[in-house]
Amino acid sequence: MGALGDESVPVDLCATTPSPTGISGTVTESGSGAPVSGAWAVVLRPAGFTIVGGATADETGHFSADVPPGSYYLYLVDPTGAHRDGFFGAPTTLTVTTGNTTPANPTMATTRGSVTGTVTEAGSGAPVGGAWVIGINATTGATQRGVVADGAGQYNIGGLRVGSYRPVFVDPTGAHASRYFPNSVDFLGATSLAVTAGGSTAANVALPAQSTTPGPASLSGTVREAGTNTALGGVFVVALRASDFRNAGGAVTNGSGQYTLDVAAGDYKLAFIDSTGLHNMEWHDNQPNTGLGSALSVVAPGVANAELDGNTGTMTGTVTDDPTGDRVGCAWVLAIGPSGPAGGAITAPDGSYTISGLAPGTYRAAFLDPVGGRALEFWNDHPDVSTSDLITVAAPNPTTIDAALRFPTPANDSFANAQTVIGVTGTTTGTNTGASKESGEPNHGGNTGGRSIWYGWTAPSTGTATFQTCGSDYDTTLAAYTGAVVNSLTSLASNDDHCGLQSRIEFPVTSGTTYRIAVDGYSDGYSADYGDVALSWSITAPPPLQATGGDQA
Ligand SMILES: [Ca+2]
Ligand SMILES: [Ca+2]
Ligand SMILES: [Ca+2]
Ligand SMILES: [Ca+2]
Repeated sequence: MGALGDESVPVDLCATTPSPTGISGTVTESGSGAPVSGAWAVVLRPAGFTIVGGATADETGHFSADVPPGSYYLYLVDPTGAHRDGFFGAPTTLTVTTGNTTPANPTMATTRGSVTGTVTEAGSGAPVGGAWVIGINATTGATQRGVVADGAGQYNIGGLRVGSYRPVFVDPTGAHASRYFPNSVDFLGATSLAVTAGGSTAANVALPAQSTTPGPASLSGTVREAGTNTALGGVFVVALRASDFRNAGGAVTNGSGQYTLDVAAGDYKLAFIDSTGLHNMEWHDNQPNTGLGSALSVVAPGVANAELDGNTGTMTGTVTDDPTGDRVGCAWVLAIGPSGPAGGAITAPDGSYTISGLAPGTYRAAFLDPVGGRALEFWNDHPDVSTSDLITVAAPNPTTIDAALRFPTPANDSFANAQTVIGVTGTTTGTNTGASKESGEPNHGGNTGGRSIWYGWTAPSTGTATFQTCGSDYDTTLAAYTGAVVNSLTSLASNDDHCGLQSRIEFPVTSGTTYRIAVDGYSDGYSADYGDVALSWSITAPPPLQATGGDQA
């Protein structure tokens, strides 16, 4: 498994301009205080946990989420899975008011641990600077990643998933024999080190000095990724003397995947270990990590190339709008493994995304649209994670996972669920985003529309009613009806444009009669416009002579 290859941080191409209304702050790791760059701050309504907005933390951990005034919860997700997701506080209610930024500085607990210590020479205690420390999964024997000890012999393999490890310590100069912790010549004799979340497990090792057998023969070659032929830099190449498996030294591949290692003429077994942990190790020629016994000897001077298999998979796909099919950029896609988030990406303007570095296994995928406001969805088209479908990710071929996201359906989308409004005069706000047109529903304002919402209003007095959508932020249509079913209504008034692209209607009303008001969006024949609705109404009383029932002379 690729325990360490999935730490890349999604780049935030979708940051909104810092807004005077919203929530902002800095996300840090609890304990260390290190910024959690790439963390997703999701702003939720306390009722139903619907997503209002969100922002990703930059390289300093700073985020700024632009949301309308209201009361919210903040939920933090590290799409790399390196930190535990959770609410800000217990959760804490954050109140946002117009023109103000509400501060929130959440902390996230790490899910990773480290192994740290010092590599010295047995007996003298002198530091073995430049020693290689290679993390190995104690259960599977798979190499995880490698680090180089500093001049004082100190090393730190960080970012390790919780588990059991048996690191190997190798001096690439060949001047010391290799050891597993605490003092074993082989993997089976080693003691396992437990790595815990947020923990630092100490492992000091002393390497016995040995005589070196330098040059004049050289071993060289190129290491590439199998399948793609991509040159792999940072691969540790370890040479063991074939006669006794004694450490003869090592070299690291350069950016072109090339290495050169000077040894005495003779036969060697070569191991290729990717220090990034993204490829399976091999013994020459093409033998697995357990294959030393079947490894071919390489004669120095000579050439030995290797092609390493990638050990992580990729989830890729496209996010579109349902029903228009428009590509949705700036959506967040999260791959969720058995222990939580394992990788994430933000869609490009063309709706595409790629999450690489996933360990082979099964995942669920969540799709969020904090900028556009479409409803949270889990693959494949499920509203919650528990019923979502499983996705199998294998190395190295990508798994394609697409999603089509809908805006939430407004509660007053259908005629039967018209929102009741009351009063001689009044105003209300709503949205027709995510609304639809019903079978048999008339056109409003002489336009086909397609995203209608409905209001029900019982006239509190007799007179002339005025309804208007002036102040709405999109091209509205507006109409008033009487009737009990959507396919059999009597139209009283309708309008498309009155105040700019917004609408206004007037019609006589009788006290105690219920009227149905439709607000739709102007359609260009492709799709209906949508946005925030501002609806206001009033009644003009009839002239006094009418009101008193007098004559009409
Ligand atoms: Ca191979
Ligand atoms: Ca869908
Ligand atoms: Ca509707
Ligand atoms: Ca209009």
